[in-house]
Amino acid sequence: QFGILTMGDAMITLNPATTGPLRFVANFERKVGGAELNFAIGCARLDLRSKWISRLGKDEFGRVIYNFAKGEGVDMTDVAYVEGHPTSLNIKEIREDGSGKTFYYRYHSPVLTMEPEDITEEMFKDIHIVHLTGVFMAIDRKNLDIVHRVLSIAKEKGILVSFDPNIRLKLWSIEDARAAYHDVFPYVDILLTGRDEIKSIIGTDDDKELADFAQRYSISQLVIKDGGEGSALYIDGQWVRKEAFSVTPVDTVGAGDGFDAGYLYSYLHEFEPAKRLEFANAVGALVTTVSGDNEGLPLLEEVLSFVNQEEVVER
Ligand code: KDG
Repeated sequence: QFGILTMGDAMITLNPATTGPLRFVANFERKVGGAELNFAIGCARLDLRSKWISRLGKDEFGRVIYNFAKGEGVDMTDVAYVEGHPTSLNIKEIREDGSGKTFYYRYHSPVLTMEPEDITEEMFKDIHIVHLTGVFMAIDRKNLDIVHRVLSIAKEKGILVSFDPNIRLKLWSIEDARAAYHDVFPYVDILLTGRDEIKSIIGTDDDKELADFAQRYSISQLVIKDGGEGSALYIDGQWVRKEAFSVTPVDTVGAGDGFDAGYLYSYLHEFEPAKRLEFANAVGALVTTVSGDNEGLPLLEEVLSFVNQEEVVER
C-alpha cells in the first residue's frame, strides 16, 4: 500500500437548507470540508494509506471532524486538539441559479498554532508522496515556513512532492499567492492545477509557455484540470490529453481534490499517462454528482466500474 501525506485546515461546512441571500437562511446542514482533508479522504477511499497533519479546536466541531476523518480511514496520528482556537467554519450561500458564495470563519484557525518544529522526520515514514495545497499557505503567511520544512524533509528523503495551488482569493491576494507559489514551485515534481488558475498565476495557458514553465522549474508532471473540457498532462516533453466524462453535476466543490487523489493513485500504480488522466477525470466527475465537499469521493471499485462503463445493478 502506498502512503500519502498532506497537511491543512479543515472546517465544519454549513450548507443552507434553502437558496437565496444568507441572511434569510434559517436552517443549515452540518457537513465537513477542507481542501486537504477532502484530498486525504479521497486517497483513503482509493485504498491508499493517507495521513493528514492538522490541528482542530478542542471543541465539539473538532470532535466531529476528527471522528469523521478517522471513520474514513485517514491516519490521524499527527492531528492534535488545541485550546483557544475554535474549529474553522465555512458557511455557504447558494443562489437560485446554483451559483454560490463562501463565508469563511477561520481567522483563528487551529492550524495557526502549528510551528515548523512540529514537523518531524518520523511523520514521513513509509510516505511515497507529499501533497500540499495553497490553502494552507493562504491562511497565514507564517505557514510558508512550515511548508518549507515539509518540502525540505521530503526532498532530503527523496519523497515526491505534489502541489495544487488551490487559489482562495477570499484568503489572500493574487500577488501574495503568486509570490508564495513561486517559492514552492522549485520543489514540486507533480503540479496539479486548474486551467484558469495557472493562467492567473503565470499569465498564460498556452501549451508552449506552460511547457517552458514546467521545464524551468523541473516539474516532471504538469497536470491541467479543465473541468468539463477534461484534462491535460505535460510529461517527458509532450502533451497528453483526455476528454471529460459526461455527468450531470449537482455540486462541483471538492472535484479538484478528488481529481488530485485519483491522479496520484494512478501515477503510483504506474498507469500510462492517458490512463492517469482518465482515472483522475473519473474521480472528479463522480465527486460532482453528489452534494457536499467530500461525500461524492468514490471508492476504488466505484471508479473502476465507472471507467469501464460497467452496468450497476440498482435493485
Ligand atoms: O476544495 C474544496 C474546499 O475548498 C472546501 O472543502 C473547503 O473552501 C474550502 C477550503 O478552503 O478548504
